[in-house]
Amino acid sequence: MRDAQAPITFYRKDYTAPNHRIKSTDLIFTLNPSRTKVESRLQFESWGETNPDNLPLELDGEDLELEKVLLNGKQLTSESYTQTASGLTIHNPGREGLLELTVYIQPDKNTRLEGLYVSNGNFFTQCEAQGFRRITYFPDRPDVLSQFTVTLIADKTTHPVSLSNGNLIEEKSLDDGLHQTRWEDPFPKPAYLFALVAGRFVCQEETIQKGDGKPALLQVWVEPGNLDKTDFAMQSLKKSIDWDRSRFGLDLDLDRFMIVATADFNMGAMENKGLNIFNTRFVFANPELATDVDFENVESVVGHEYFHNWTGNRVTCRDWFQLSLKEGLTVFRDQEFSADMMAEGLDVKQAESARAAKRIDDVKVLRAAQFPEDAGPMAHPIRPDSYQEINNFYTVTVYEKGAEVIRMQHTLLGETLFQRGMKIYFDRHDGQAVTCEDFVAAMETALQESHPELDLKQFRHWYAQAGTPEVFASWKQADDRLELTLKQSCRPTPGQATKPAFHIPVKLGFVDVASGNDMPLVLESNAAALHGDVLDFTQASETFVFTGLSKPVVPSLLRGFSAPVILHTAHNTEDLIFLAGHDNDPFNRWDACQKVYGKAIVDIYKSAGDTGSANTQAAVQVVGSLLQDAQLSDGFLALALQLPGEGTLLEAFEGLVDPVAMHFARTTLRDLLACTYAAEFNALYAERNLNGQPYEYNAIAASQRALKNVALSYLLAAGSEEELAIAQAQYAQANNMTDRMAALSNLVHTSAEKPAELADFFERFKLEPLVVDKWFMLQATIPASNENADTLQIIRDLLKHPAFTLKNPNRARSVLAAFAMQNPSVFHNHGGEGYALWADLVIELNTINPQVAARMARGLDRWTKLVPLLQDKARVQLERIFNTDKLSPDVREVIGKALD
Ligand code: 0A1
Ligand code: ZN
Repeated sequence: MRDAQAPITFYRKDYTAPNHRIKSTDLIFTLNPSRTKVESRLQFESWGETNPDNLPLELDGEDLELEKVLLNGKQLTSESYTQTASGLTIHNPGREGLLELTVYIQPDKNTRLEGLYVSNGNFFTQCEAQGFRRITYFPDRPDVLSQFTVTLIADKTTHPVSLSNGNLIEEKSLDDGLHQTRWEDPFPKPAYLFALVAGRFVCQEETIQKGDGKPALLQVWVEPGNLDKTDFAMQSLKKSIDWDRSRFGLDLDLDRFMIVATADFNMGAMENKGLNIFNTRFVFANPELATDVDFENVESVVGHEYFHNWTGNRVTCRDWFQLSLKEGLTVFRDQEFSADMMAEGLDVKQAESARAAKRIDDVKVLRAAQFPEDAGPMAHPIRPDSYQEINNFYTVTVYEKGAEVIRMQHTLLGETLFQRGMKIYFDRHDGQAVTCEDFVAAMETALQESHPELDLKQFRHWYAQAGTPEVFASWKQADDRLELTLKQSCRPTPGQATKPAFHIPVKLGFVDVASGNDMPLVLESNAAALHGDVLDFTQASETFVFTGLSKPVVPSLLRGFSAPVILHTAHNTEDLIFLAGHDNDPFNRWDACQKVYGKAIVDIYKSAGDTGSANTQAAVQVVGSLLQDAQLSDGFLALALQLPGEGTLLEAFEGLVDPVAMHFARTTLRDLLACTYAAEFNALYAERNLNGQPYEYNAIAASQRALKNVALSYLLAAGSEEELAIAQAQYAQANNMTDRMAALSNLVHTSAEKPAELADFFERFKLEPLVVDKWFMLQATIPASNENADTLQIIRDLLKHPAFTLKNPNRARSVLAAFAMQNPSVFHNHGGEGYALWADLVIELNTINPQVAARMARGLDRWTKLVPLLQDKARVQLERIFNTDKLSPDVREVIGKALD
């Protein structure tokens, strides 16, 4: 233990059911920014029939001013309850009764943005995970489901719109310039799904027909002046509703479904029942202000929150250790939704390529963010065993790796049985708060209905064990047989030294070298391990013998990234070049390109800049072939031409690493490719340049723009005046944000002085906060390879800019996260100034918004992987943060674990 302020650790094994359930909850809010009155009436009853009569009623509460406590109509004396800084315990409340409370809270002082807060004069709530306890005393735990009725009393002129979950059952004017709305949510829910919004808003609305023919009102609410940015979110919502009905058989269960956007939000969005609250970033989208990627994100986050209505709300989590039950499953669903939307209307081949592009994007996130998390001090299983602060566990592991674990079950069962498992899950658990185990058990039942010999016993290790498994594959081909040997291991993670083998589904193919076709898969040994093209790999080491392979083949393993593992193969450079050109699985084709580039960059890194290695030649050859292949879709080509990101390279590197040198190695390869293929990139740019044509957001047009802008970045890397002029022209003529940003970022990141376009961009968009975020972010990510920019000084100046504030999470992230997480060559500068600046900001943010501060504090998670010079500088700053007065539990957990 490093410190006297001992943190409290919560353990999954300590779960106990509550003493009481709350059958109904009636809330009255008298909304006032500086002093809001919250009156509650809680109808409680004993949880279990066999519970003793005298169990206390336990309520959570934080930062509340308690005025009144009444039990069954009688004011309680102070001996009958205990009030602490974290809650209220009512002694001897009896088996059932009515508890009435009055508390006061101060929304305008709430800079943490948890509970009830004020944003631009409007009221919003954020209750997940434990924000409701900052609104009133309540059993703030997901296994207490209650039926809510909510009355909102607010000023008619300043807060004319007031919304809560469920149906509007009454609306009336009151005296003294007040008005009142009353809302009733027909579905019992835990407190974390409660929401209210009040203020000045306008909405776009539409009535749709549900599967049962009944109408439902859809609304997207925004502050006045932003209605022109809501069309795409509304379309996305309608598509999400249709998709969930057609692919999962799940329909909207409410008469009214609302989305509200706020500029001040800690995360992306929140699935409150019938009243989703969104960060404006994931609602606002129009061509002038949003890039293609922004459009894609809006569609997927709108989908994600909507899909939670079933996976999260109708069936919720028993406790927060089960978070991946709803998050992993819902991310899997939103990934499938996006893939289906991208493939919509395309022919079979194009659709396959569009789906692969989505898969590649998702795997890039996993490798760049989740693999480092799983290898670092915060590593945890998708179902953690313990936490100090639950807000720190809304992680890429719980979300993205959680989705991979669901995807593997989908791969093992196939779509039909997986949907059968979903049906069993809802039949068993609708209206309940359950565990990850309940989900797997439902899937297992579905599996065993058709395959009684199979089970998911070993598969369950994916829920319990942290760390990214490594798989080593080698093979021998002779006499029409191929012996494939797979080995697996998983490095120790905090609290888990050794781990039993995982059940890893390995999707595979053998590509015939002569024809490029896949050969039939015939497994001679343990034949039951092969299901279609998926091999069950369950031992620490296993050899599989395939027959019927008389001609030379190259194995293509882990197709579609069928398991979240690090795969090491015996492929030589020639094999990789072959797969990069011929693998019939588009994901693996892309991955082969990435492997070749990665090896080349590591060679350049190790030789301090030498570009003569065979791997570097191979990278040049691969790019040459890609550029000549007329069959490739734009989307695939754009992805295949991009080098692995710096985060991915650093994590994959064996041994201690210098991020600055890695940045320069990557830049060296990029520049070599740019110079070698200058003519080809010029031609590609010209062919894909749609300049002057009206902008439309759709998958095909977006891939065309993506490819053009990849070509542009190579053109600028080659770096003559002419190329600079191309980017300047693209900026000036752009009729959409995708092209404008691409041009600007290339200019800012490569050009000699501050380009005039940067000032122009700010002037043009200074009234659009989300675009101003982009302006900050672009400058905070200028890499060290731009020798003309002193990025650290630029960042210090940005922090003093009148438009900068740490109070708005998006703005804080646009500088701090951009710099500490997306700009390794500057953050890890050898003088240590990057770390010092980062620590200053984490410390400042800690007192304003601990949750966001703790995310930023993850910037040095992988500090022990750095070269010793940098480790020393990192430790100094980590310790400085750790020793700060009044460190929040959020930041303390992250930094404490990094130092342990
Ligand atoms: N459940 C939301 C994410 C979320 C989590 C916590 C929040 O505040 C502490 C806000 C949102 C989702 O998965 O979209
Ligand atoms: Zn979610």
